[in-house]
Amino acid sequence: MFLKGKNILVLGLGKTGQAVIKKMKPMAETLIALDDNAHADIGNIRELGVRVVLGPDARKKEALDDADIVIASPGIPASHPVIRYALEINVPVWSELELAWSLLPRAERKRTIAVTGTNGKTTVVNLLGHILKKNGREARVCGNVGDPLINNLEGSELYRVIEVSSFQLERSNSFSPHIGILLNISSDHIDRHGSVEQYAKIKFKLFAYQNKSSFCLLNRNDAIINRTLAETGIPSQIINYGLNRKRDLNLWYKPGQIKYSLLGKKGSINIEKSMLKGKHNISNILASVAAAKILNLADEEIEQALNTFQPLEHRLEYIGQCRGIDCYNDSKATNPHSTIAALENFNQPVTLVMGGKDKGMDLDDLLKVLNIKVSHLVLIGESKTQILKKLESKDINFKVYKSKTLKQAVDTGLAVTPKGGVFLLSPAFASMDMFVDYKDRGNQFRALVEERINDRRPKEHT
Ligand code: UMA
Ligand code: ADP
Repeated sequence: MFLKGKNILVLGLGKTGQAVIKKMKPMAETLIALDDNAHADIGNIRELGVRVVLGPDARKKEALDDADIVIASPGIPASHPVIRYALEINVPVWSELELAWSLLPRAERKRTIAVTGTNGKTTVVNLLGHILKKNGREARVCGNVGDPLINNLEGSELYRVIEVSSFQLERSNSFSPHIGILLNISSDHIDRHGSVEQYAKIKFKLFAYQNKSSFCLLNRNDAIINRTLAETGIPSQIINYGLNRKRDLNLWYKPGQIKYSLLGKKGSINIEKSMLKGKHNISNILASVAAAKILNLADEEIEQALNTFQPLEHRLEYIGQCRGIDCYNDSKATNPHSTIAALENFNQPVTLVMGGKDKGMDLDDLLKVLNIKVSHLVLIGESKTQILKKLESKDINFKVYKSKTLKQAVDTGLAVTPKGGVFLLSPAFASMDMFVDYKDRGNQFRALVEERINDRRPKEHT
């Protein structure tokens, strides 16, 4: 193995860094582990005999020492001094994904399916994993979903359904899944990648190292995908999908059904019983069906698995009715495009709880949709002021409220929403300004709403 006897530097000691260290320990000559956070929770890696540098020293040139290669965690930006110095002196900087791929036996690579895109990745990897497992195929769902590929190298003849982020693709130069799926591209992670064009280019790296025997699945309803495709060569077989059959699509939607014509086969799959709701989920189903058909699953097999897939928490999750108001938790909406997708599902007045940690995203499209769909906007988090400033210069026809806490947002939101209306948390921003992560934000929101749903006290006491 080419890394045997090498000095490996692991940058970032979260889930990824710790997994890399555990895998590489028996192979490496030396392992050095760095994390900028002096108090990082590094599990048991010290006990493995690894040299650990935490805090400001982890940002010094000297930390690079005589490393032969740097494996950088996805959350570490290219501006990190150790990465900058490594590149200056030609020390390769790889992602965990690239490392894991280099360790995955060739025969196993034929059963890899990778999913990227701004939104829908976790839904699609889980749905596809479910379709495969329900039909007797061994499958592992891994990657950015929370379990790095490097933890999933053991086992043969199984399908690896890998969620892939732009942060991972940025530092990958050979990763080439048998089936690559690009769901959509919209403004996200601009603080990291600089522009949406650069972000789109990185997303297309999913296909860059494929060949004629592999597949590139593309959502042709997406303007940025179409634009980037026109400037990018694709070495694999392209499968196009989209909601309506306007162009040359291999899969499309007809009310209640997915129709397909691909690899010489035609057919349709009924999706009326699927519990996944909304136009955005039809798009996710199209992508999953495309992959399942390439993997030779029968229409009935796919249909039955679709019918039993339970939608995931925090993604337009229905909480219940509170005094005649339908309440939804869409905490995983961490960019404008996902909030737009949520709002498109409603025709009744919506009170939207929005705001959080900014990632340099373009809000213009979202603000237009707010004017059409939203009657009350409750702002939370760091981006409150930025959003208010944007709204000042616009003609808006909804009321705006500022909340310091999520509790205050729930109190205000439920008080102003009319009976028959919708109360929706779909923040369009990241959660880390006020919460541990999106799950924490969603769980707190759900609990606050449920408290009020269960509050049976007479009205005058509430
Ligand atoms: N750190 C530094 N210096 C820095 C930045 C971070 O030392 O400049 C350290 C932190 O102190 C911390 C460690 O790096 O100890 C964290 O590394 P990380 O941020 O790469 O996080 P991991 O725990 O390794 O989790 C990563 C993904 N995180 C990110 O991409 C930010 C997880 O996706 C993923 O589930 C996990 O690997 C397993 O593959 C999270 C995510 O938010 C859920 N992803 C983004 C998204 O989905 O939009 C891309
Ligand atoms: P990801 O893993 O890419 O973040 P998720 O499946 O976790 O995707 O969904 C994240 C958010 O995006 C949720 O708010 C969800 O309702 C929304 N979403 C899911 N699929 C799509 C899609 N195809 N287009 C737009 N929004 C979507």
